[in-house]
Formats: sequence, structure tokens, C-alpha cells
Amino acid sequence: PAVEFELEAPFSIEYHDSVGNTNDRARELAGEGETDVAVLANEQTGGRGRLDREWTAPAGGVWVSVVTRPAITPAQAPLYTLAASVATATAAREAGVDARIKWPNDVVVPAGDDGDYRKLAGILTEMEGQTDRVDWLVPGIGVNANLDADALPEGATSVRAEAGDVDRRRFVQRLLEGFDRYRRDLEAVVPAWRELALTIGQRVRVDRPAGEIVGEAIDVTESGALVVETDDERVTIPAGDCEHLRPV
Ligand code: BT5
Repeated sequence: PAVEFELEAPFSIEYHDSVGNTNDRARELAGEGETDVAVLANEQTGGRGRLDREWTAPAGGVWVSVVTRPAITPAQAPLYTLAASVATATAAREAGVDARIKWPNDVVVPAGDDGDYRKLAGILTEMEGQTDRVDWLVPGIGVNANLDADALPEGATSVRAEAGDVDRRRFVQRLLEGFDRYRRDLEAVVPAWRELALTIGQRVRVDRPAGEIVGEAIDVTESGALVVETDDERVTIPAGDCEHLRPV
């Protein structure tokens, strides 16, 4: 059953001990006209990643989806994903984790010197709207908080494994405060994102529907697309076109 509780956060909270996934519940609330509600769960039984991938979400994590109705165009929506990743990485850093951002939507912890990393958190943003106007937008944020690494897929890490358990209420509050701050100041998102980015300066391979690109990631654009310099051209890759990115 859903429980409402107050945080000193700029969103009201709908808490579920267990839910299919918080994005589906947030979409339902968005469809009912709600806004500024954060759906939070201890456990998800049907967590979703991007591109129909599964998201493992056992009890002990921070699984949260935020219902927003921003006055933006769909083209600006990726900035909300970047804002969520900056807020997530910042909250994790405050908890003592060396969290960095891997473009487009992962919060990772560097592992080793060769650009390798373990995934701490992921973001799935969903929205509905017209070509010139977003109706609602739901960033879904999944953070492996108080979880053992062996409860997670290979290549994942958790706040517990990196720095010990966190007070999840406080963590969510910091995360939502950060997200709220950046959504009100979209111009601050990309500069803050650059500071935390692991990807910039790396040689990467990006898989896209249009084919793979290998080159040096040199920057993100003001709408959050990745600029990659290959041997003979500069390619701008919108976040939605990225199936996989890995350092090479
Ligand atoms: C993501 O997808 O990284 C987006 C994850 C969004 C999760 C949040 S939780 C709250 C809300 N409710 C949901 O159901 N979803 C959102 P993607 O980039 O496609 O990465 C998915 C891949 O990450 C999977 O194919 C696995 O390889 C790996 N993975 C799955 N669960 C993981 C976990 N808990 N930690 C780290 N990696 C994981």
C-alpha cells in the first residue's frame, strides 16, 4: 500500500514498500494530472531500464520517479536527464562515493586506470507531449544504495559497497533538492554535468541504430548531445540514439 510522508523536499512523496516499478506509477499519476510528486519504493518487482532492458531493484535501493510538468520543448528534455544525473552523482558524492557521470544516463564509480567503471545508478526519463510542448516528464532514478554487490548484476556497485550504508530518507531529500535546483536553472545543468563527467576526454565506442562511432568524446552540447571526434569528422550524438557507450 502507498504511504504518504513528508520530506523537506520540494516534492510530495508517495512511498511504496514494493511496487512493479515507480515509473509506471508516476506515469499513471501524470495521466491523472498530478505534478511534483515523487514516487519512491523500497523494492521494484518489474524495474525497467532503457530500450526494454531490465533493471534489478531489490529492497534496500533508492528507486524514485518524479512527476513533472515542465514548460519546455521535447528537444530540451535530455537536460532533465542530465539534471537528474548531476543531482544523483552529487548526493552520492556527499555520501562518500567517488561518483562520476557516464554519458548519457549512468552514474558510475571509476574502477582502475583504463577508463573502466562500475554502475551505481541509472536514469530512465519518459515523457508525453506535442512537438512544441512537453505535457509531462518523468525522470526515473535508480540508485543502488544499501545493497550488497552480489544482489546486483555484474559490473554494478552500490553505496554500501563503496562507502557504507546511507540514511535513504536524507539521500532522497538531497537528490530531490538537487534535481529541483537544476530544473529551475537549466543553464547551470551542462556546466555542472561537465565537472562530473567521466566520458569527456575518453576514447569511446558508441553503438547507435545508424551504426557505431569510435572516437574521442570531446564535449556535450547545450541540449546534452555528445560530440565525438573521429579520425575524419565530428559527430553529434543525441542521447536517444545511444544504445551503448564504452571506453575503448
Ligand atoms: C538505465 O537503463 O540505466 C535506467 C535505469 C532506471 C532505473 C529507475 S529505478 C526507478 C525507475 N523505475 C524503473 O523501473 N526504472 C527507473 P540502461 O542504461 O538501459 O541500463 C540497464 C542495464 O544496466 C541492464 O541491461 C543491466 O546490464 C544493468 N543493470 C540492471 N540493473 C542494474 C542495477 N541495479 N545496477 C547496475 N546496473 C544494472
